[in-house]
Amino acid sequence: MGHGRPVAGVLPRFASVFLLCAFLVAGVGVASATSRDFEHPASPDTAQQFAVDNVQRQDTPNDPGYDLAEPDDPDSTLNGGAVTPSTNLYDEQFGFFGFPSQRTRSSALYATGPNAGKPQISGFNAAGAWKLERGRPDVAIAILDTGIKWDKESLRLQIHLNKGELPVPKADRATPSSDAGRVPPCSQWQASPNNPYDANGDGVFNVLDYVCDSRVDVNAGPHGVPNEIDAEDLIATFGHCQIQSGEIVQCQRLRQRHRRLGLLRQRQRPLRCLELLCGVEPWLRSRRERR
Ligand SMILES: [Ca+2]
Ligand SMILES: [Ca+2]
Ligand SMILES: [Ca+2]
Repeated sequence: MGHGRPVAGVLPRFASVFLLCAFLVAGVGVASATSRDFEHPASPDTAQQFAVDNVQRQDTPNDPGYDLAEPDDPDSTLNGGAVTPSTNLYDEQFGFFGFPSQRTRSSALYATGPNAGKPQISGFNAAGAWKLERGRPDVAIAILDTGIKWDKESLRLQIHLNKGELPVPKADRATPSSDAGRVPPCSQWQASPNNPYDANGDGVFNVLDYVCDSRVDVNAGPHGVPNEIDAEDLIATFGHCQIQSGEIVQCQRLRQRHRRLGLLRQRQRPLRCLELLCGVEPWLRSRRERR
């Protein structure tokens, strides 16, 4: 599946946000337009589209930022929706497109290849993939980036947690530390029979399974969502712990571990030359003196 680049730098700019956007868009429900149904698209046609009026402009996701610069966006106030339209391609999630934006269809054409002369398509055709599949929650996606915005609400409940690095959540608080509207009262928690990590029994293992765990401070992670649990809170709480069979064996901060191993004490000593160099240096000096 090929894609074009109507504007230089388009794809690099969006490469790092694609995964986050995937969470946003994959989770949206029935579109606001009565005839639109993202979850049950009328057409199964997954192919890239080049005409202005095409199947990938139907049953679109209702994420307000998806295609707000397209004149036929059903969410736009121009078409009876609530979204303020844009005329700027960069305001859109064009990396998902499997069709040319109307903003570039006359100015950006394929110069060579099988689509020569046709308007360029900026995305990798997620729009076509959505004709078949809206995404599977059991698929883990790696985020290859220089950092994670732990405070992104769209990421907070979606981030994959590694059971091997976390203890089985406890439900020993009287009330949830955050997200009380999303989970049952702690006293009613019943873990999934086959998955003790799914402490609230809702079928998924995510940060919400720790909101009744008294060990976790929802403000432990300095970059996450204040007063709400996020994955960085779990890293700050358990990241220095050794986990075995879902239980904490021991927790040791790096400094504590170094002190136990005597590394800090060694570091505090003045640096000394290695034995070999100590032997060489007087030998060099004696040679210099002989000259
Ligand atoms: Ca839209
Ligand atoms: Ca759960
Ligand atoms: Ca937090």
